[in-house]
Order: sequence, then C-alpha cells, then structure tokens
Amino acid sequence: MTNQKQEINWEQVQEWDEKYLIRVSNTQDEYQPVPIESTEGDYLIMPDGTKLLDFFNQLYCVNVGQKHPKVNAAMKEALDRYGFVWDAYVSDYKARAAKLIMEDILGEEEWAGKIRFVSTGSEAVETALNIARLYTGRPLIFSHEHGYHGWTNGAGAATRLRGYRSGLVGKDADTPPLQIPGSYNSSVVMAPSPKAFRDENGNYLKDENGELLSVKYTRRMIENYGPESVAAVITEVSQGAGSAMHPFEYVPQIRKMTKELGVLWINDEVLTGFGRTGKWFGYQHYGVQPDIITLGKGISSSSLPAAGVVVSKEIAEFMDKHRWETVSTYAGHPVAMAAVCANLEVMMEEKLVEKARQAGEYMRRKFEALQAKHKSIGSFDGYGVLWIVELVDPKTNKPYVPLDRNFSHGTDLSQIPTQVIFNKAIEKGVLIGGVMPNTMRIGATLNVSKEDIDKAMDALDYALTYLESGEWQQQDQGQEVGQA
Ligand code: 6DF
Repeated sequence: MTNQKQEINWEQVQEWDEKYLIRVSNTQDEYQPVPIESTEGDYLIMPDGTKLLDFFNQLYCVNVGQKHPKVNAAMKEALDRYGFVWDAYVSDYKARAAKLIMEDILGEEEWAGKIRFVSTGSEAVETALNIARLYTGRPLIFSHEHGYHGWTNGAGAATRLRGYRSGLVGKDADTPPLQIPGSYNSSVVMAPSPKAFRDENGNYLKDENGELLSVKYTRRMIENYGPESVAAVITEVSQGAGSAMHPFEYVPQIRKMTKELGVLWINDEVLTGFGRTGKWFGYQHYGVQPDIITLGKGISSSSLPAAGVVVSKEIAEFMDKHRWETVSTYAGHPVAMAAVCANLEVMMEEKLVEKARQAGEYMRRKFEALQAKHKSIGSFDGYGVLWIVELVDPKTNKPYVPLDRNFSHGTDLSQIPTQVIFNKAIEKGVLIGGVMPNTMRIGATLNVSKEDIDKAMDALDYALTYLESGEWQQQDQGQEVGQA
C-alpha cells in the first residue's frame, strides 16, 4: 500500500451501509447516514472535511480523546507481539492493567479485592449480577426506573428505559414501542426513581428522619420481597443514558440501606468511571464504598473494546475458593489490555481527572450564564464532563414532552426538543442534544479545551433561541399526559 491516503468511494460506502446493515434505533426509512472519515481529540471529521465538535463524547466513552498518540502507539507495539491469547493465559498487559486499577487507582481504598476483565459494559454488568448471586446464593436484583445497565438479557432486565425497547418513530408514531419478549424477567425488581417523589416545585420528598421517600420505598419493597432473597441493589450514581442526576443524599442513603438490610451494592461505573465525573469513580463523591463496581467505556477510552468488574476483598476471597463455569472469548485480549494500560497511564501522567473536575467547574459557570438568558433551561446539574440539562417550555415551565422518560419515541422526531436542539447546533458544527426527549446529555473528553467549551455553549445558545421561538412546534400536538 502506498503512503498516499487511499481514496475512499463514500457513495459506494453509504450504498453498502444502507443496503446491508440492520438499523437499531431507527426504521430503515428514518435512517440518516452520518459518514465519519476520521477523528481527532474532541472532533469527528466527515469525508468533505467538515469537523464536528462532539459534545456527546460519543456514548460518554472517549475520555482521553480520539486517537491519543500514546494509546495508539501502545496498540501498534502490542500488535508486533500479539495476535491473541485467551483469558487462561498470562500476558504482561493484562497483569499490568489489573495492577494499575487495583494498586495505582484504587490502592488507597480498603474495599477493592480483585478484578475480572471482559469486553463490554453489558458483559461487565452480567458478570457483576452473576457474582452477586453466586456469592449470596440469592436470586433477586433491585434496579431503578430509568436505569441503563446494558442490552444483554440479564443487564437488559435491569435496564428500564422505554426508549431502549426500540420504540418506533415518525410515521408509525401511534405504534406502541416494540417490547423484546422476555426482556422483563422476574428476577429483577424495579425500584422508583428519586424523581418519582418530588413536590410541585421539584423538591425531593423526605420522611421525618430525612430519608428520601424513594429510598424509603425501595427499603419497603426489599422488606416485602425479603432481604434473604435479594442479592444486590444496582445503581448508577448519575444515570447516563437515562439522563438524570440524583439528589446528593440518594447514594449515601442507598448505601446505608443496603448495609442495614444485608444486601450487596453494585455501583455501575461503566459510564461514570475513569474521571468522567471529576473523580476516578463516581461513588467517590459520596463518601461511600461499594461491594462491586462495573467498568467499561473510559477504561480504554473506547480505543478498543474493554470492560471489567472489581469486587470487594470478601467476594474475591469467596471466588478464589470456587470454580466458576464462565468464559468470554476476548476477555483480557492482550492488545485491548495494552490500550487500557496506555489509557490509564495517560490519565495519570496528564492529570486528566483533575482537568475534568476543572472543566466541570467552568461548564457550570457557562450553564449558569445560559440559564440567566434562556428560560427553557429548567435546571442543570452535573460534574466533571458529565452534565444533564432539563428543558422546559417557558410558557408553562413544564417539560415539552409530558411523558418524559417513560416516553417511547412515539411521536414525530421534529417535535422532540433535544432533537430540535441537535438539528440547530449542528449548523454551528457542534453535536449536542440527548436521547431523552426533554433532557440534554452533555459530555466531552476529560481534557476538553475552554475554547471548545465556549464553542459548544455558543452553539447551544443559538439552538435554545430557536427552541424558544416555538417555530418548530406543530399546533395540534396532542401529547398524551403521563408521569415523568
Ligand atoms: N452500564 C452503563 N451505555 C451504561 C452502559 C452499559 C452498562 C449506553 C450505550 C449509553 C450511554 C449513554 C447514552 C446512551 O454498551 P456496553 O455494553 O459497552 O455498556 C452497557 C451505566 O451507560 C452503556 C446510551
């Protein structure tokens, strides 16, 4: 192959893409191809040279930025030595990746015992649920409304976002969402979201002891099923796909409750882990320690698929004494592990967790200024490079789409506020918006520049002005009314 960049026939590429690939969140008719020729830092580059500033950070998963030179070099070096050996074999990369996470990152926390690598976040959650059930000998898992933990059967049962039940969009707006038969299973119980217990002003309701009613109700449900049947409660300290920040006291109160009831706490850090929130892991904001955490996304900054599960010392000791029939072909893939090592070393050498915390403080000030100008920003919250912006109709101060997170994409995309924002901001070369109808999910690399933050916020300012004009709204929009 010459060094000259190979000419790619993008028309031919798009023809094959449209002809042969199964779509996921759109019907074939609705599908809008977005060709990306290459990536750089916080940017995606289209075949015509258009540069898109990615303020989703893909799926909140490119923590050190696209194509980081040290990560790419490490993968190339590993390719000089490996092909592939499966998990039964020892590689220096896998051992070093474990050491970096267990000693360099978690070494000062007495809870962490051992790690198991897999390839995706869903696999990490499957592994965590299996280990919790094996360790406790109990079947039930408690999850939460609007939680997202993956798509595979066990993880998918703990996920409760209707939009992920592949709702139909556009011309089939009145068609109920496709439910994957068997995707709800009886071994997972859904506890209420904190948002289910708020007063008319959005304040979170508490009992006379200061316990959030959502925690009190979760406790009541566990007592109803019997703690002796409950293996674990699984949470996200901040719901990424569900696009929801919790009241600060939620996590500490859930942890207190699980200890009192004698059930394990699994905190799903696939999305919030590895600096996303301005700390190495999201639970570290709340002064608590979990029994199990799940890892993915930022573990390699998505340079190659990698994920994992960290269990407590007590659970690790139990697993050491038992055989466990499980295999994942690519678990601990040596080249993926090389990417993990380089990715984590970059985060430490470049102090990216602290940079993410500082970026978060800057973004908070930018959101405050935007909210002073735009009444459609009902609220915003977040930390590091993980932010949630709740949109409201300035005329009513209520969400534009009343059904909100129990929404199933059952309406015209052009009437979904976060899609309206997306379509306007992209005119300024910025990708920003959300997967929930009324709530924007905003992310960036841990080392995002102030200039890029300013560019994204200017594009958001432009898009919010259009949103508030109401020019996009169809007058006969008869939305069914439902609870958020
Ligand atoms: N746990 C959490 N997030 C996750 C995910 C998984 C597990 C999805 C892809 C997402 C995130 C943001 C917006 C929209 O995909 P996977 O199997 O590697 O990981 C499952 C807390 O957020 C995936 C979607």
